[in-house]
Amino acid sequence: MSRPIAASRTGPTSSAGAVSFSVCGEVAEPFTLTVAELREGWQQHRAEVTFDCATSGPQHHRFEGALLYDVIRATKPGFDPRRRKDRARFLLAVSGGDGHQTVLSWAEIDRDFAGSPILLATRLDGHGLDTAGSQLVVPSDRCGARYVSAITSIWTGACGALTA
Ligand SMILES: Nc1nc2c(c(=O)[nH]1)N[C@H]1C(S)=C(S)[C@@H](COP(=O)(O)O)O[C@H]1N2
Ligand SMILES: [Mo]
Repeated sequence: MSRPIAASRTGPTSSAGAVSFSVCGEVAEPFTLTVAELREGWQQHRAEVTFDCATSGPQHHRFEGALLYDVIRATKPGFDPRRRKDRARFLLAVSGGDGHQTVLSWAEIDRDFAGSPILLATRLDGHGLDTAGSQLVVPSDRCGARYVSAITSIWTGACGALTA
């Protein structure tokens, strides 16, 4: 895992037209990233995926990007990293620019649990997502609903509010 090269930018959009997104929540070190910073600051992984869309049928894409796990770990989530039960309380909420949202659990991306190689994409079918924004890539999903595009924020926090 590497650290972001430049994490000082704030606001949803930079002046150069490259969109940025916030990585925030119950974390010690929240930051804002452009897609270029996501590409340069973290090891890039590839995923060739097929998912089904309810309205447009099967979609096939090649993505490149950073592991969601690596990026969120860099924010230092507010759990004890040595305690599996503490980590398993955490959720991630990913929001797109049009208001589309999805939720993941920390255990989906943690290697002691499901360890799914979920990506924050920097390229789609060979084209940079610098102006479109990053897209969530969930290779294990059969349908495309969690492939949130034009990401504006990723919130990480505990599910404490769910206790009855
Ligand atoms: N921001 C945003 N992302 C989104 C959606 C959306 O409505 N808004 N729809 C999802 C659905 S239902 C599908 S099937 C895929 C479609 O991805 P594609 O257009 O790259 O094939 O995007 C997903 N990501
Ligand atoms: Mo879809």
